[in-house]
Amino acid sequence: MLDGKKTLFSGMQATGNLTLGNYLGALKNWVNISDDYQTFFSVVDMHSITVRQDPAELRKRARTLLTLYIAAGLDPEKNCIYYQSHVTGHAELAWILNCFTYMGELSRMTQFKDKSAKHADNINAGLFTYPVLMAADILLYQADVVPVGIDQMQHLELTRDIAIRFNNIYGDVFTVPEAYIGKAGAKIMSLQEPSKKMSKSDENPNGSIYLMDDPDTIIRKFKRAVTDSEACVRYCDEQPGIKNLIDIYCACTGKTAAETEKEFDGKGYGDFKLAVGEAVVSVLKPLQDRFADLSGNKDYIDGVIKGNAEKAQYFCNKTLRKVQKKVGFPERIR
Ligand code: ATP
Ligand code: LTN
Repeated sequence: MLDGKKTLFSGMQATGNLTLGNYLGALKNWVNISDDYQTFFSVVDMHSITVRQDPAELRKRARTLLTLYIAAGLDPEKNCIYYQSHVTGHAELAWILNCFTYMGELSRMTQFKDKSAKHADNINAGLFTYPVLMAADILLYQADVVPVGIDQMQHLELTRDIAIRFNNIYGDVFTVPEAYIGKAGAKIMSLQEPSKKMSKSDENPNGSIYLMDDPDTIIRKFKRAVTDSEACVRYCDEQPGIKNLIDIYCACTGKTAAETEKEFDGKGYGDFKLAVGEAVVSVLKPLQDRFADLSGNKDYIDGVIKGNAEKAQYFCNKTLRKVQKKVGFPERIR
């Protein structure tokens, strides 16, 4: 508890261009609940190198992502927005937690299985211990709440298990965090293959809406979205394409699925797809405008990067020193 508020931590990888799934499943929720917490939002660039990256591209994407956090509505005066690689505590705690995590637990992680299948030529140890670094991110700040999309639940469960295991040995060192999954948009599916989640690393650009897509592209992608054969706007598992579009529409407009079914009763897929596209454009346009303004202000963004990394390091050092003492590292001589 800092300043009478509970603590919230979340992060995103700087790999690929952010999609509507990232926005509706994570970023939008961050903005909605950030006022109620002491918050830390990290650009987790150390996680990104678990798959091979082009260095110049990674640097550029990391800065874009950090700027997008601000453009989406997170005020960096109130929210600690920083690069993971600028705060040394993440790697230091990750090493310690590696010694409290079992191989069997890490082998069960579906993200590891998926990514190692996809990058069969580079199944590195970092990819395997990725969830331990994620646990370190969260536990360093004694986070109470971690807003993520449903796909990250398994990693969060592991984080809780590691925290409980450590606390059982050494006393109450870590806060055991809870996941926060938003009501709408927790899992947005690909527009081309509604059985797969919309993902920034998808090879087919028509399956994803990117946050920087212009209005015409957005409308075009929704027009082309794969739908089903019932020809009516009904929210059910038998129509995964339409269900996904209803989810997107509800997340963008605040309407419920029942209200949406009623609104489009008797209308065809064409009208509905256009309405979904327009709802998405009206959510993304202001974000894109703010992003353009912020990107032009280099000094401001540099100031945020420097100041917030120092703030994050200060908070995480408190936990780190405590953990180092608990496990038996010698005291520092001052
Ligand atoms: P990659 O394709 O590179 O694995 P990704 O698009 O799956 O990336 P992440 O960086 O893993 O995105 O996720 C960032 C955040 O966005 C996480 O909280 C994750 O749960 C959320 N998220 C990602 N994809 C979706 C989606 N399709 N629907 C809802 N939330 C999502
Ligand atoms: N693994 C997450 C990104 C991530 C994260 C975190 C999310 C790294 N560290 C800490 C929440 C809290 C992902 O792939 N989306």
